[in-house]
Amino acid sequence: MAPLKEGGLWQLITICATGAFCSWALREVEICRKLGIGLHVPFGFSVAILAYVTLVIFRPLLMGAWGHGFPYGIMSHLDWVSNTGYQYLHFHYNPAHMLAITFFFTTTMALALHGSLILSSADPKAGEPVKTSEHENTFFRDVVGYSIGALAIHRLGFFLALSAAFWSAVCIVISGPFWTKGWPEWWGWWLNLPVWR
Ligand code: UQ1
Repeated sequence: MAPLKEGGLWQLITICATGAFCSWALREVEICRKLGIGLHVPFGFSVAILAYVTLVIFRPLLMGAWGHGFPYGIMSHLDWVSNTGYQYLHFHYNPAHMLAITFFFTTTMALALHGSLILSSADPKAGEPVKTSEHENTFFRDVVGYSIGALAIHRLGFFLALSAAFWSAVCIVISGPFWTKGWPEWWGWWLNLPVWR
């Protein structure tokens, strides 16, 4: 069987998916306007769209062939990730990948801290009263000596999540178009610093 990309089906899926994602983001803008709230949700979603478009449009364009986009199969897209990673010898040495991973992990930690804090105060065991935001502040002041507050925890989560998606896009778009060697070799600048060279 001929590869799907030869028949143009991959390109069709990519165009339809990108069109659907952008239309959905614009629908979110309509809803935000109707509700009189900020555009944070469509803005956040746009960063996710940016990461996808970077993988299947920007990078293939910069590399010179659509074949560089990842395939839309369950196992085949995993193979693409593995193969693309090994092409740069050890992708974990990619500094933008390091940043992206750190932001992803920090996002999950912040969400775990926040979700568990909210559940512990808003959903106490049977017979106990629901707690106030001062209980939430007091918990973190007792545990880590600092409480970021009810509004700022959401701003922090938003920043962490968007940073994860943003640096993911950066780490893949620089692999190939701007750095063709293995990522471990990129750290040569550090080894070659005049201090210890
Ligand atoms: C926090 O301080 C806080 O304010 C009361 C929350 O809001 C409800 C939280 O969800 C969390 C997780 C914290 C703790 C966060 C840091 C950065 C100390």
